[in-house]
Amino acid sequence: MTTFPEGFLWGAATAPHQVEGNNLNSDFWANEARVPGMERSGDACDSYHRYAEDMDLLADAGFTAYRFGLEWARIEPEEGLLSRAELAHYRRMIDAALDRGLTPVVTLQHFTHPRWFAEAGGWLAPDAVARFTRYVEAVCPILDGVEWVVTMNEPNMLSMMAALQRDMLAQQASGQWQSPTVDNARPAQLPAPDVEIGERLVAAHHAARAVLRARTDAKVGWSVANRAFEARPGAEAKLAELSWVWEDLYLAGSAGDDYVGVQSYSSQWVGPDGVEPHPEHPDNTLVGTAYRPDALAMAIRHTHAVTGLPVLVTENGIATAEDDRRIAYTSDALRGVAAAVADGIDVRGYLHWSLLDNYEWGHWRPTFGLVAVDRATFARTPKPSLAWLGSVARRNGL
Ligand code: IFM
Repeated sequence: MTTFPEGFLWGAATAPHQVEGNNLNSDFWANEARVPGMERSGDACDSYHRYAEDMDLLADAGFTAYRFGLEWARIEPEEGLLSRAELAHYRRMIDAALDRGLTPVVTLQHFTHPRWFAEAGGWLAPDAVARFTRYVEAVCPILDGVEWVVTMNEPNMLSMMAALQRDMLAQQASGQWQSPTVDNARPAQLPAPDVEIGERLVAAHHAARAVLRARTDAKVGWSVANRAFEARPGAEAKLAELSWVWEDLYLAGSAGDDYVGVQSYSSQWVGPDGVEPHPEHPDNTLVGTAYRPDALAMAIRHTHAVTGLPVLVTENGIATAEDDRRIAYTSDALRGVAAAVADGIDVRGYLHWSLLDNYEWGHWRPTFGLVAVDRATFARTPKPSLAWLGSVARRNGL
């Protein structure tokens, strides 16, 4: 049996906007209404009300951790107006996790912002870092007993989404924009993350970290989406350039953190002209990416080489309608984690994306969950992968 270090965390992850439902005061809710071709999040999985049921599923299956997020747009629906009721709600979630023996891994910001923040200029507004810091100060009192805090989820993808929106507005202004449909809403080629925004996010992370260190006992880090780039012969310089823009700026930003979150799904080739789109292949996932369970070990090794920090796998998973493929993918990915551990890399845990089939940022079709959700009744139906990964957790081994 392949075993994992003692105390290794085994969990699954979700994000507020993707599971809670009716995140009315968020910028993404407004985007869904505005951008043609986007499906709406609507009630999502109604986890705002059903979080206890979600946590029961995890704990009963044998997991020891749950990563979930606090929603800034609910906590501060208007600038400076803090909702005590929402803070109490999230404190109840933290207590519910602790009561079930689930270590809460709490994300403070996962792609969405309050609508007022976006309308006031988003991350490029002069007060952006101060606004985020004020929100972080507001949530510190509810973080008692929380050992792991993720200040921001995938800041590099957030900067990419800003670039995507910038390009869309420019194309709309010049009349060149073509409305996506639900099926082609995800562009084959993503624009590079906006570096100016990336640097702002690094500053915001550092400011949040200082507040969290002063007011909580939590380990502080952030989670970076890793693309596990590989260079075609002769494309090594391009790879180095793109690695900085896509990942290493953010990994460098984690210097001084307590740990770094690794998020990995697939790997992608870099040629002399840039990132190559995933070729069409029958094994591709429901989001069009190549089936690459080995990407997680590549991501861990790259992250460790750049940061030297302890690693927590904060996301890894596959969008597939076939649950046996999810089990095959995850067991191969975990073998890669075990090999990295055997090589001396300090990996603290594995959090699968996702606990539930949830709202995938404009689509419902890509299903990443260990648990299916009926969107009309919200009934949860565990897939075999939930019991399988839970049994890995119970044995702490494959
Ligand atoms: O659903 C997303 C999540 O919000 C961030 N990481 C990648 C996941 C799958 O695309």
